[in-house]
Formats: sequence, C-alpha cells, structure tokens
Amino acid sequence: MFNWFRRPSAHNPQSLAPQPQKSEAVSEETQVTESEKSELLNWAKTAYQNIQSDEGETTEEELEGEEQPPETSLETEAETLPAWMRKSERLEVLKETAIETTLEEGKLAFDEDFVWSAKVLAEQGRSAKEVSAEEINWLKRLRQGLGKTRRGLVNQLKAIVGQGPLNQEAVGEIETLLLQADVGVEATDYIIGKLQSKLVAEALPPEEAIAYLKNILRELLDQPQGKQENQALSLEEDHLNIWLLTGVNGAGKTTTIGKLAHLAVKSGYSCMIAAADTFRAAAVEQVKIWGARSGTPVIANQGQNTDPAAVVFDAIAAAQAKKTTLLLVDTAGRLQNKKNLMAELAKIRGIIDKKAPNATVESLLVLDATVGQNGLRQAEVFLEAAKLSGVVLTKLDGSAKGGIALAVAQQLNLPIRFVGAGEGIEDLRPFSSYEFVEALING
Ligand SMILES: Nc1nc2c(ncn2[C@@H]2O[C@H](COP(=O)(O)OP(=O)(O)O)[C@@H](O)[C@H]2O)c(=O)[nH]1
Ligand SMILES: [Mg+2]
Repeated sequence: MFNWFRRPSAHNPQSLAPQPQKSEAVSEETQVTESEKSELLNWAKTAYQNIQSDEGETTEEELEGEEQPPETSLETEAETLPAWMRKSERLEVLKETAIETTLEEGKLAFDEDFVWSAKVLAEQGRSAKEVSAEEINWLKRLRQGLGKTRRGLVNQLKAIVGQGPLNQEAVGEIETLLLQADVGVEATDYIIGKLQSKLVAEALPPEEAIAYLKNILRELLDQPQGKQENQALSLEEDHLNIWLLTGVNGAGKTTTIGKLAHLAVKSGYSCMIAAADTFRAAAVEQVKIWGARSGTPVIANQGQNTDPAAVVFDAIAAAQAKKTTLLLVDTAGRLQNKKNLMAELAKIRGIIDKKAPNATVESLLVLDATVGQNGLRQAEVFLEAAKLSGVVLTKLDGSAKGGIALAVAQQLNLPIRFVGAGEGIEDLRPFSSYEFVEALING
C-alpha cells in the first residue's frame, strides 16, 4: 500500500483526475518496444539522407551568395555611423573579436545527438522529409545548453524515481532537486503538489512518473501564453511589429537583438534595429556590428547620451517609410536608478503609442539564466516599468539554473518566447515547451 501518498492537504479529486487521453499517451510514450526503436531509427535515417541531399543542392547557391557583399548593411552602417567613428579602432577591435558564426557547425554527423534530436521531432508528429539541418542543430545546442542543469537535476531525479514507486521521502528529495535547479519555491510547490495528487490516485512505475512530471512541466510553461494578446508571437507582414528588449546590463539584450534580426531576416521578414541604448557609445557600436552581421539597418543617433525616445521616434519613421515588419528596440539597462529607468521606458512607450498606434508592441524582458533567482527580483522592477509581455532566457549554455524557466512562468506569469544558448548568431530560437522539457529531462 502506498498510504504515504495520501497527504490530506494534497487530496484534491478535481486536480487529481488525469485527462484520459493524456494518461494513455503517457503509457504509450513510455513503453518503447523494439519495433518503435527501429521505426525511430528509420525516421532518423530518412531525415539524415534528406538533409544530406539538401545540403548538396544548396552548397553552390550559398557559395555564390557569399561572394556578394551584404550591400544594405554596409550602406546603412556608413550612413548611420558618425564620421569620427567610421574608422574607429574600437570598432575594428570589436569586429575582430566578434564571434565567428559562419558554418560553425560543419557537417551534420549521424551521431547520438542526431538520433536524440530526430526523436524529439518525430514525437511531435513531424515528417522525416521536412525537418531541416538547422532544427537538428538547434536541438543539439539546446540539449547541450541544458546539460549542466540536467546533470544536476535529472540524473538524481531518475535515481530517486528509479528506486520504485514514489514515496513521501522521495518526493521530498525531488523537491530539493527542483529548488537547487532554481525552479523557485512557487513553481516547485506547484509541481510537487501535482505529482503528489497523481501519486495518491495510483502508484506510478518510474518511467510513467517521469512522463507525468514532464506533462506537469510543459503545462506550467505553457500556461502564461494564453493570457497574452499575441499568443503565438507571430509576425504579421504588412504590419509594423515593435519589440522592445529590456533587462539589466549584461543580460544579453544587444546580442539577442542581433540574433533576432538574423532569425527574422532568414525567415523572410524585413527588419530594422533602433539603437536606443544611448547611454554608452560602445553600446551603439555593438548594435551596429550586429546590424551588419545580420544585414539589418540600424537607426542610431550621432551624439552620445542623446534621448533614446528620439531614436525610437526616428526609427519608427524609417520603419514606416520602408514598410518594415519588425522593429527591434535596444534599450539601456541601468538599474541603479529605478525612477530614471521607469521614466525612460515610459517615454519610449509614449512615443510608440503616439507615432505607431496600430503597431503590435511586445515588451520582452531579457533574463540571464546564470543569475537564477536574483534575475527574478530584477525582473519585478521591469514588470512595473515596461509592461512586459514575455521573456527571452539567455545563457542557458553556461547555466546550471535552467529551472529558472519554470519560475518565470509561475512567478512572473510571463511566457518564455525565445531561448539563447550561446554567443553565436544562430544560438537563439523560439521557445518550445516540449523541446525544452525533453532537453531538460530526457536529454
Ligand atoms: N554564453 C552565452 N553568452 C551570451 C548569450 N547571450 C549573450 N551573451 C553574452 O553576454 C554578454 C552581454 O551581452 P550583451 O548583449 O552585451 O548584453 P546587454 O548589456 O543586455 O546588451 C556578451 O558577452 C554576450 O556575448 C548566450 O545565450 N550565451
Ligand atoms: Mg546592450
């Protein structure tokens, strides 16, 4: 008997009742038969062959494309750079030290990473014929990025769960592990509560317990999305979308802007960057480098310490004239003076509302995952100041605190929109709770 599961406080028949289809899906998912394994292998092989033949076809085009200089970006850089900065040594140094991004991955190998990524894609109902090398590469990076968190959390978690049906002591150990991964008290309580409710109803074999835990985590991560106006964060063409990137210094705002610009351009959208972090000259230089690398025009003001709202005003005018789809706004992240920060962000919002009343505005908080719970405290300031609508989680690659994603969803009630897992231009992609949880638990 597993009476230790029956904690009266956790006994809530409503939330207990598992969704019938879901519980079926769970058991299907966990009983991996030999034939399923070989099916997966075939899926992976087909995907691999397809990607290889695609690469064969595109290599020549890519090479031809590379011979042409990125005209727009060079022009805009020359136009927008003040004369004194055009031959800036600093700029040259920054350029030299910029991270190499081209062909960083090399050729895809049919290795363990590939098979794992293929599995995650196949489980989402994808066809082996339509998946791209990029998706595989990203999943690989995400998996590696969450490696530190996973090693700390999941291996121990599996050891606990693997000992047999969960008892109260084991649940206590899971709780500690979640807190250590910076899942936060609120989200941990929620997760543990859900687990316990389920365990009161039935004893779960280890594999099913893990699958059920994954369901809880996915639901938790997906919840805040439904509360946002722009649920899918889709970009409407022929319409101006303005994304404000906020966050403390060093969180990764400027880098994220560069990666987002690249992603948007690559996906066929027109994009522009407003260099509204006018506090430091170096910040404007840095954003211009990202503009050049992603082939995106950068609107900046000549002088130092100029009014960021004025830059945003000019950028909106330029974006409207060019019928740009996405305008990314880089902002300053000084936190020393909350009042100034709030005033600055409010002024920027005011300009946007006045100059582009029909634009779809997103206010994204850039959060450094390595900072963990401290980041959440900083976030609360921005929550007040910037009418946040979502979060970009950066530096997952260097963090053992990937669990912060769950705390963000639970405590801030904000959807995670993108995750960054490296300093390169390709190292940021839209967030998928499914893939995140797979990389966290089953990587
Ligand atoms: N490892 C890693 N480093 C990142 C990531 N995103 C940004 N960085 C680094 O974090 C530092 C600060 O980034 P920056 O964009 O200048 O931050 P900002 O002050 O918020 O604009 C830079 O050295 C970036 O290369 C990431 O996802 N992974
Ligand atoms: Mg910056």
